[in-house]
Amino acid sequence: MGRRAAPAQEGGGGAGTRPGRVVAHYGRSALVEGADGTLALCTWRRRAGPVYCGDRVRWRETAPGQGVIEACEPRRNLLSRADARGRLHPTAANVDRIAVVVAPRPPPGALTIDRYLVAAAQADAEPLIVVNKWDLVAGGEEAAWRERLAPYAAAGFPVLEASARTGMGLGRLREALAGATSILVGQSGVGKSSLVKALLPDLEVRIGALSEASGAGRHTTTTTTLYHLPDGGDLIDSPGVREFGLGPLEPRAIQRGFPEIERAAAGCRFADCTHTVEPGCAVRAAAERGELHPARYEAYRRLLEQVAGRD
Ligand SMILES: Nc1nc2c(ncn2[C@@H]2O[C@H](COP(=O)(O)OP(=O)(O)OP(=O)(O)O)[C@@H](O)[C@H]2O)c(=O)[nH]1
Ligand SMILES: [Mg+2]
Ligand SMILES: [Zn+2]
Repeated sequence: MGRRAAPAQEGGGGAGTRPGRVVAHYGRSALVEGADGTLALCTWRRRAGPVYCGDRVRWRETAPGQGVIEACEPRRNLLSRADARGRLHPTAANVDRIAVVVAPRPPPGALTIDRYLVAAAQADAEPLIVVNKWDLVAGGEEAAWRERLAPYAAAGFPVLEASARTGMGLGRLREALAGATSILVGQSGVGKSSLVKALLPDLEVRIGALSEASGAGRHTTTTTTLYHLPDGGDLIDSPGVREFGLGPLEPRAIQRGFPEIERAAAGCRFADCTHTVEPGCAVRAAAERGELHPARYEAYRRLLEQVAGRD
């Protein structure tokens, strides 16, 4: 979860190169979109890569529709996930906003949302929680879902109820995503691609152009892909994972995903308090007084156990 993961080379690229943006990444090649919107399937110089979706690059055309990336611009951030063995897999670079998509089916794990919020804080990206498939919630489960989401809203995170199927909430989602680079993340099957489809009227045209340029099959959901929103801004669709994993993090980095804990921590006796066993802990006191949501305090403590100081 490198906040400022350094690319192999900063800027430059030499004469004859043009600016471009990586809009999809396929193992050893990347699809680069030039300033004029044309697409080229590119490899990269060893010193310039690897590159990821969202990277800004300098590239050179080698044949019609093909090229080579000579340099990668410095990244603002690089969003990565850790697999079960703790290896990091970068997903996308230069994301301003992270929309955590959850749904009643498949339901999120106990710590899924909290993990993504920690990752968003770590990447210095604005978080947003989208509860898709609200059409399935309606009709009995609303109260339970609103209760589950209440601590996030209370902590200050925007929470949007939406349905890609009925169109509910999509206007607000469109507004929330406008004018920046956003990524949709979340478990497989929660409806990320369906939301992209609902927000992009000409998606089929775009997918056709991408698959023609890359030689990949249509409707591939295995690759992180950047789309342009009609009102400005970009939307990145990422392949779902069964459970999102965080890399090793310091307690302070975990705390950044819990703004309500961060606020309470100002009153702790020790500056490096982990809010577990220390005397004079204002966070524990707030939890005991019921001012801190028990589910969120529990999530913080469990994440601390799982990822803090892992060697
Ligand atoms: N009822 C209901 N079903 C939905 C909604 N949005 C998506 N679905 C269905 O959920 C299933 C999964 O949708 P996808 O958009 O492929 O999910 P995804 O998150 O992109 O999944 P991955 O690409 O595997 O990560 C599909 O069968 C969709 O039709 C919704 O708002 N309501
Ligand atoms: Mg998908
Ligand atoms: Zn404390």
